[in-house]
Amino acid sequence: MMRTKAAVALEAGKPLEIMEVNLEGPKAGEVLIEIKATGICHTDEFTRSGADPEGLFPSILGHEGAGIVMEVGEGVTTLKPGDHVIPLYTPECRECHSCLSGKTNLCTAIRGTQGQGLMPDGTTRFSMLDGTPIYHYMGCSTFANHTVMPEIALAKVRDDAPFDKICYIGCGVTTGIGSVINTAGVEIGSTAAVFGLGGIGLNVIQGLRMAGADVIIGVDLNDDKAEMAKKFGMTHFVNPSKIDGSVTDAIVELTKTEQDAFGGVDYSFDATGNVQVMRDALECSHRGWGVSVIIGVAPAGAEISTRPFQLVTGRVWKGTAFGGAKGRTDVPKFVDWYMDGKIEIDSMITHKLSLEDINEGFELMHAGKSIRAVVEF
Ligand code: NAD
Ligand code: AHE
Ligand code: ZN
Repeated sequence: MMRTKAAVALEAGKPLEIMEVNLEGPKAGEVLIEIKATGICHTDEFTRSGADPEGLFPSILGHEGAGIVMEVGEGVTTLKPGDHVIPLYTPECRECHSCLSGKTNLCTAIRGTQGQGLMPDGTTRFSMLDGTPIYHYMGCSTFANHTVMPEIALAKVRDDAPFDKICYIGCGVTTGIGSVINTAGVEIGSTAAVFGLGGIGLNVIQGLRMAGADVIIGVDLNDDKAEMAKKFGMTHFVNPSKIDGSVTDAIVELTKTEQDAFGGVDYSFDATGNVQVMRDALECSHRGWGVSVIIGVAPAGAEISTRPFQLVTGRVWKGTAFGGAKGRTDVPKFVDWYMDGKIEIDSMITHKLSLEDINEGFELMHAGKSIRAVVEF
């Protein structure tokens, strides 16, 4: 048993509290990690706020981290102390029915206990100094200086990559780019619309540029998000609160050509978590072949709807978790792409904070002032 410093979510809707907590060492198949840096993703805010039906308290949130292996439990063979790793909220056991299917990245080996805030053996490694158990979050809990994770939920990455940048590959970068490449399968010359130009949406735009899309329409209620999106490849911007008529009509008009009187984008992406936006994203996609990908995570009780006619007439509604990426296989490649200059990360990390100031990161997100705030330990 050791002590470490963590930002603890004691109750839904309350700021996180920085405190010393107890952390038990790794059991069989587990690994103790020193977290060096962690991003703050909107999904952490979704759970902190109480909107997550799986939200548990007290818990240590955070799922976008990078760190160093300190100790391995019995039977761990693929990692050793000193290895650099990125925690995976979507593990890759390579043995379960889902992994073996080759059809999904959604490994099911430990999803049950992960959703209960527990390690695979059904217990928690974190507790308050008075012994009260603290739940794990998304199997990661990166808002702690140290955490324990299953071996199958850690991607080993090269050791010359900076933690304060590659932590973002643990969620936002991979989700955004992966949604384009793995989930949508965007082709050269495509047209696309991206709803929400935050930490995920900008990476969708970056992925669209890599895939060779010709038209990349960004949609956000915050005009300030347009400048960065342009740098990443956005060709047109729509602020739905500043136009007459609907955003779907605006996008359809933008994409009409002499040959195509119908209009509509080949691919659309929701990166807001708002169910009305998800509907707009589907309905601005092209009759006959439009593919709309839901990335955003919606609050407990929210439901999506559209007229079935939208699907009868050939539109496809899809969703994606972690951009369809297989963590242990794909994450090291994303790190290489970053180190080789094929993808950009640095400019999206708009703020660096210490753990003590982590609540400022949530305030910046709410104020629409940050893309990614990264906490460095
Ligand atoms: P963010 O706060 O950085 O960005 C959200 C953006 O959406 C902001 O720029 C905001 O102004 C814009 N927005 C909000 N409401 C809008 C509306 N009605 N119309 C247009 N724009 C609107 O958040 P993020 O970190 O980029 O996360 C985006 C969403 O993706 C969240 O729901 C998050 O939980 C989810 N997410 C899902 C996955 C996954 O694997 N599926 C991974 C990461 C994040
Ligand atoms: N707990 C929520 C669902 C949250 C959710 O969909 N999470 C995504 C990752 S978001 C990362 O920022 C995910 O991986 N989903 C697949 C899974 O198995 O959770 C709820 O609504 O219950
Ligand atoms: Zn995330």
